[in-house]
Amino acid sequence: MSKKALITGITGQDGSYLTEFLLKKKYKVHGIVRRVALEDGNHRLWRLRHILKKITLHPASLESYASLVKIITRTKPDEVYHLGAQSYVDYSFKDEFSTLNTNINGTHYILSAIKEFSPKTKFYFAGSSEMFGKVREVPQSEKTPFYPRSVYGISKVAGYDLTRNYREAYNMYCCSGILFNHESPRRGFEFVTRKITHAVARIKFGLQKDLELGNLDAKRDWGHAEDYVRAMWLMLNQRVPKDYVISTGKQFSVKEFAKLAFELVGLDYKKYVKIQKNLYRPSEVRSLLGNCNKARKELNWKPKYNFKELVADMVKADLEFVKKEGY
Ligand code: NAP
Ligand code: G4F
Repeated sequence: MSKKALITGITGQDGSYLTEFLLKKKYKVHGIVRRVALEDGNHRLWRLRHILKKITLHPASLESYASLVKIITRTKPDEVYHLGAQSYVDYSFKDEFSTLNTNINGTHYILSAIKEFSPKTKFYFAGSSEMFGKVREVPQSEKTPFYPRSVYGISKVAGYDLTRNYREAYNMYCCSGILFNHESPRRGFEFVTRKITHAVARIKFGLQKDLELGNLDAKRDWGHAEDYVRAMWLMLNQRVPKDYVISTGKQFSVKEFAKLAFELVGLDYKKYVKIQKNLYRPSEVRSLLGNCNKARKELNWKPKYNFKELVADMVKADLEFVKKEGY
């Protein structure tokens, strides 16, 4: 019999790639969406448009325990992938309260609903390298202490601790993936990589003159989302539930990302990138670099895309996007 997966945050970048991955593995895929997504499907479900007929969507709210209980009870999934979150770090400085509410309570409600109504369900929590924040060690592994620098990071540390505690206290199969930044042509437009590749395409087609960015010296360990959703599934399909760092082990600055993206269309980034001080964050995570030896060894996971291939994939997709959509 085919397995059943329930995904929160199914409309997002990772949710859409994970859905494709699980469908290929013959899973029945259920997703939790906000009600507005069903009302305005054309706009809000764009990442799932090509597979909508193959999945089942349930309207619910991460802020409502009752609505989550209903779906867990009805679907009784084998695996829950909890990806739904206010995921934009910069916004978490502007709306601390709703970020904490959605990210902490949403995680707690789902864990509690699984414990009460479907305790055999396996649970994946979308942890983040933002938890390392002002890093205590280079590179960062599962053993590195956390030092979050934003309310978003704080909410993910709380989610990580809740996940570990449910595993230890109630003997549930719960894991956190501590995923470093991962990008793709389906990345939201507000994140720096997509902001850059979209602007590169618009500048190339004469629709935009320059590109305003904040801290060009920030360094990230950037991978491809397609590779990272594979790791989520591997974590839920082991004998023993554990937490894993997922990363490439290579680090590049925002400046290096922009330089390469502009070069790929024959342009010099220096002529177009303008620094905007108001795009700097109140407290910045300056440098992240992951050590994923544990995942390589125990999950036999490694990324297929390197940095150049990632940037090239995004630039190519945005050239096609701007040409087709005209914006
Ligand atoms: P994303 O594209 O921003 O998707 C976030 C998802 O969460 C969307 O489906 C969104 O639904 C949903 N969501 C947001 N607020 C919600 C709310 N109040 N109630 C219900 N759903 C809500 O993020 P992603 O890049 O796919 O990341 C997936 C998860 O991994 C997130 O938890 C993120 O924090 C974490 N993570 C991401 C990265 C990365 O580099 N991408 C790295 C580490 C961890 P709508 O479509 O309705 O807005
Ligand atoms: O693309 P970003 O907004 O991603 P950030 O803050 O690293 O967070 C992403 O990765 C986390 C994993 O570490 C996830 F948990 C989280 O959900 C999200 O997916 O910013 C990357 C860097 C930052 O240092 C930022 O200050 O780029 C710098 N940056 C410079 N100019 C900019 C800009 N970021 C954005 N978004 N926009 C700019 O104009």
